[in-house]
Amino acid sequence: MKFISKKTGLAALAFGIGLSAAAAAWSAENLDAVMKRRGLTQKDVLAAAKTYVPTGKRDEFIVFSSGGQSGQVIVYGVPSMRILKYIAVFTPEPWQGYGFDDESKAVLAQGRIDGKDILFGDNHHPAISETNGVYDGRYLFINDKNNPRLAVIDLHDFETKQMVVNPIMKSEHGGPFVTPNTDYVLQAAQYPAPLEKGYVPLEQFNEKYRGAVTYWKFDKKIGRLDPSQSFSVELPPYSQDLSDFGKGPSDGWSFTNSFCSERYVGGIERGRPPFEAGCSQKDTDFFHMINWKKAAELVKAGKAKKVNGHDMISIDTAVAEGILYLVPEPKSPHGMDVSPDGKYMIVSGKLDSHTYVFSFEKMMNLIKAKDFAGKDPYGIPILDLKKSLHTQVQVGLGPLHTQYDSKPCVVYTSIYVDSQVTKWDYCEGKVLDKISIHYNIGHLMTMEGDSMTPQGKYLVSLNKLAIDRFNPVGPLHPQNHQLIDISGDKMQLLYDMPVPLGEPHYAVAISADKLKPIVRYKSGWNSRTDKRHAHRTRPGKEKVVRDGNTVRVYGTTIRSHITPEIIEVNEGDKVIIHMTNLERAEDETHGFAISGTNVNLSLEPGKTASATFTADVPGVYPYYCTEFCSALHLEMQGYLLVKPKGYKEAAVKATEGTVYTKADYDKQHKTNVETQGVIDSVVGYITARNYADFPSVVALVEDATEQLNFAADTKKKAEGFAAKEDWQNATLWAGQWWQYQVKAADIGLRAKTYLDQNGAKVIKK
Ligand code: CUK
Ligand code: CUA
Repeated sequence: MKFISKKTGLAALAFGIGLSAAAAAWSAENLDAVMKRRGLTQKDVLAAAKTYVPTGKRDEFIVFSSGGQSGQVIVYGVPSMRILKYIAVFTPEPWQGYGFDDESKAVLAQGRIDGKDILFGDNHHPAISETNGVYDGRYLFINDKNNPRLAVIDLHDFETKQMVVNPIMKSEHGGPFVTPNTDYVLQAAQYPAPLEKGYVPLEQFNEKYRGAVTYWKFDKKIGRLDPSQSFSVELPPYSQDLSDFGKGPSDGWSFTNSFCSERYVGGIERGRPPFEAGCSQKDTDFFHMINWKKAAELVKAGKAKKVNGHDMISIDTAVAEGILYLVPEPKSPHGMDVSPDGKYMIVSGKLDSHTYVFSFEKMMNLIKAKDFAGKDPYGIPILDLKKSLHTQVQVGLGPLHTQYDSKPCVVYTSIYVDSQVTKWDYCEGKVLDKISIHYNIGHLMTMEGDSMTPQGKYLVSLNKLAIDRFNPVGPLHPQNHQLIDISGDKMQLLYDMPVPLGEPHYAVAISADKLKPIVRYKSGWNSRTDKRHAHRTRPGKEKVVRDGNTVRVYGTTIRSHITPEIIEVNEGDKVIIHMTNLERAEDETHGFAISGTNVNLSLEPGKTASATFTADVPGVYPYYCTEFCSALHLEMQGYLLVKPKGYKEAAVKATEGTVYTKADYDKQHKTNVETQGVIDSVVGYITARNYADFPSVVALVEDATEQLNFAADTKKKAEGFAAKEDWQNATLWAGQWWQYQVKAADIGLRAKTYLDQNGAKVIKK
């Protein structure tokens, strides 16, 4: 049975080279009528016009949002708020084959803790790599709060490449943040714990429990973190929180908040008041100022000690060398956001209605003059709060995070308790505007708003609660990301987007034109190591190799068949399958799934991915392509046969399902010759135009040429069998020849349509 009948297939091809269909008849209904029918106001329509991205058009900004407890990253466009992708990071995700092929399992294995698989991550903060303080669109980093891990995503293919586990922390939160040239990526601890492995009673909290900040060295050339060049600075057992790197005048320093500087240990069951009471007693907490450039030099000079094999500068060394200071900050602080010019650090306290703007210059002057207000119990000098402040502004109840506008001095702060965004001026210290959001905002994000060159235009409010905003879907509600227009004096709410995947904390947005992702891999590519795959297979070189009890399959996929189509193994064999997708065409991904094996590969054009399993249960296991890649996608199938131990081949002769005659062959041959005529006219149409000026058409033409070469090969086979009057093989190979023709024609028509729609010119007649 064929998906496209030969007749209609041909008709479609013929239609393709004729005139395109008349424009669809639009309904006569006008805008006023639609507004009336749907109950829309002028304001609604204006908001819709500001967010609507017409079919076929693209967004101006791309957002990378944390996926919260899903352990993934959500990619969406602004202003349309259309979700484009979920990037698998800490959690298996079958569509991308993540955790289902050997290559990505190796990435997940990097995230093991004490030998255990950790297949969940609590993602909080994405960060885009920077060059000279400007987003460069090359890499994305994301953290896991629950397990102290960091992951690296390469934005050339939007895949997770690396995961590192913090060697001294048990949990983390403040991170990742990058230096202006992405030399280091910062990760700050959250809940204090012993830095060495092993048990230490809570009674020794003050003496043995510690916090820390880790500076991971990033090798931009290879796009990987280098643990051997990374180091930490030991910190007191205050719960470190959000952080930021200095830039411009403050480059070389980093800033890390902390809460619970009371060092309170709860224990409700022991009759002690809870953590929340003991951690909110003092009027101020501390942020840590660390001279990380000098810390890196100290490590090189051998002044670090090894903890779990990792370089760490102790508090004592940090104090003696003058690289660590504390600054009082508003109670239970959260955000720490350095201004684009690097002169100010804005901090909000969740239990204070003010945001505090600290002056880097003032703090440095205090340090230079050794003008300290005191020392903490660990001997760290404390700066005077008032002397460090530039200004203090009352913004609302429960301020959290701050982002910068492209307009000088303008910032936006999320107000959790009041469910508002406050727009204010941090130079003059005055509130400019407020807008209500729905509900309980956490982070907010402006376009490139944490870089040295914020782009303004839009703000996304990442709300914790959606409550009544969407159609109900049970007690677990989606999150609500609200898009706000910040181009004018007054903020305007434009759109509500439900986020149905975990609780995002932070997101970053980059100008879409800075991203240049590839559409295909170099043939036979291991995308996780970004090298040619050791077990790639070239067309025609497919094979099955047995070595003792190990069977290695070197296979390929291309529309619409998998080679090999039959894999025979014995019970107990270890089976290793390497599949290479031979496609070059954009978006021609094949999947490869085998019944009952937990194998699903995603084979993007050029990719090689592998599956390893033990064939422990004898039986028949169909495998197939899981992406609807072509008309004969359903026929992209095969069988894994696992023969029982000691199985004796029986002398059974296979019978053909259908027997073909000369008449069948002649009919197929005639169809193929006619089809070739149609293809020739499409080829003529394309080559008569300046198609070489359109890179995506050039790619299509290459792909079509490849299919036509396959068609020529199978044509020879069919005609060879016909010469021997083997009508069975002749007819079947003629059918395959036609399949290749159909694929070539399909690609050719796509190219033709593209040329028509993009104003190609006739260059020859
Ligand atoms: S955190 Cu959740 S709202 Cu992890 Cu940056 Cu502030
Ligand atoms: Cu390949 Cu479906």
